[in-house]
Amino acid sequence: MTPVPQRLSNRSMAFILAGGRGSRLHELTDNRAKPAVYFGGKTRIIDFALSNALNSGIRKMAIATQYKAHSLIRHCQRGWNFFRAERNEYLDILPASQRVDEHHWYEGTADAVYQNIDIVDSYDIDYVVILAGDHIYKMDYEVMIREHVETGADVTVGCLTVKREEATAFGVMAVDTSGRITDFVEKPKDPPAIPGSPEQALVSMGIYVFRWKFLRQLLMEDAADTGSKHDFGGDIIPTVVKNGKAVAHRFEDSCVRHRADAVAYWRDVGTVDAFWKANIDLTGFDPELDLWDRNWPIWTYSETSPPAKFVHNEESRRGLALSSLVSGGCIISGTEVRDSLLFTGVHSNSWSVLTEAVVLPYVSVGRNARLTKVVIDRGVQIPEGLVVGEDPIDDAQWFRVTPDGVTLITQSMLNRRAEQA
Ligand code: ADQ
Ligand code: ADP
Repeated sequence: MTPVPQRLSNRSMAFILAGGRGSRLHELTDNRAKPAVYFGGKTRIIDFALSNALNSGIRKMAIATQYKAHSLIRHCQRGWNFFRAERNEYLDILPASQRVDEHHWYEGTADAVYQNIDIVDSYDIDYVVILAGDHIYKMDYEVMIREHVETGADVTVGCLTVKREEATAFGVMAVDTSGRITDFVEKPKDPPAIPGSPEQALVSMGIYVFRWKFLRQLLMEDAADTGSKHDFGGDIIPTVVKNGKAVAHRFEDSCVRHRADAVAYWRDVGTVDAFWKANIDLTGFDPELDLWDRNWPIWTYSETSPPAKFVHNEESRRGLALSSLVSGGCIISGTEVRDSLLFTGVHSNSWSVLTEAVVLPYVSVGRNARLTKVVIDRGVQIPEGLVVGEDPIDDAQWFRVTPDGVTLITQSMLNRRAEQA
């Protein structure tokens, strides 16, 4: 057997798929792709996949963008610009419709890689790690690449255990005792359970490791197949499961934990409810996701901003935050903030109360507002006296109220409300 070299990450690249809209985030993705959606006070969703790659030792990355890519591209250009070609480090942003021909969008996720074969070739790597830019987790891809080499797999698929009823949104697999994938169905209506665990299913995280030469050949064949949708989950992975050796890699084995007994944290913040909850969870006493772990930092573009300021003024006699995350540039003047997460540059005024609120950058909150269990989009100006979260029927008239009772507030919703009042 050939001995496995010390580090495989420096012979690997990360190819990040960031083209999808994430339509279940509704108005939060009206003007930005899901990977560009803000998360956790300072970062955006894509920073997790990029930081994982960087922290794993990978120094060659490509990001395929498509839907509403402007703010995503701007973010990556500003925050992820420290790669140096002199050290053989690259981060390329690959918008659709610029490569094979000018009028061609990426059809499926595999097509997004196919159309950039020449760029991947130029990186001169042995392994490619395909990632989605839209999940929140910490993972050491080096561990997964190593497993891929050691098992001699054609593809290694990152996998997780989820409740069987949730598995309809995933690729669901069956594995044998050696970890080899024996069956793979993309988004089945009736997901097969894990043998012996009728309530659980083993699902794909949409993370794949391939030898580049192998994937390259597969993509060429797939491109010529008129029956294919050119999608990893729908076409490429089922083909390898059928004709080659596909191996499942358990997320638990490469998940980066801040404490030995911490759970393997992974979230798809794909709905407004999941987005709100994952952000609010960070305000808890001992959150499952540790953003403070200096051993696995989440890198981002962060604007220079002055410290958050809390003004306890003589009039309202408050200006405080309890069990909350408050980012730089915020001015909390006479407002009570509880169990909330405030992004950069939020200004709020006297006698207002924010409870369980996720407030995106540069929101301003007028006086006497009472906002409970809300998500407020970037730059929104909350008018004086607005009360949300106390009368769901009234809220639903103007705003988006989710199945779990979270209210999403955007400026256009407020404008419509103001026009009709
Ligand atoms: P989905 O997440 O539904 O399932 P998809 O919509 O293809 O798959 O998105 C995967 C990633 O690719 C996302 O990050 C998205 O932004 C991006 N993307 C989508 N279309 C793209 C395009 N045309 N060009 C560039 N990027 C694009 C997949 C797998 C399942 C697996 C789940 C895990 O197909 O098998 O279980 O991911 O979440
Ligand atoms: P970010 O994701 O950085 O918060 P913005 O919300 O500022 O980005 O904007 C994302 C993209 O959508 C930008 O190109 C911006 O110019 C555009 N945009 C923002 N709001 C609107 C709007 N109401 N109508 C049209 N385009 C918009």
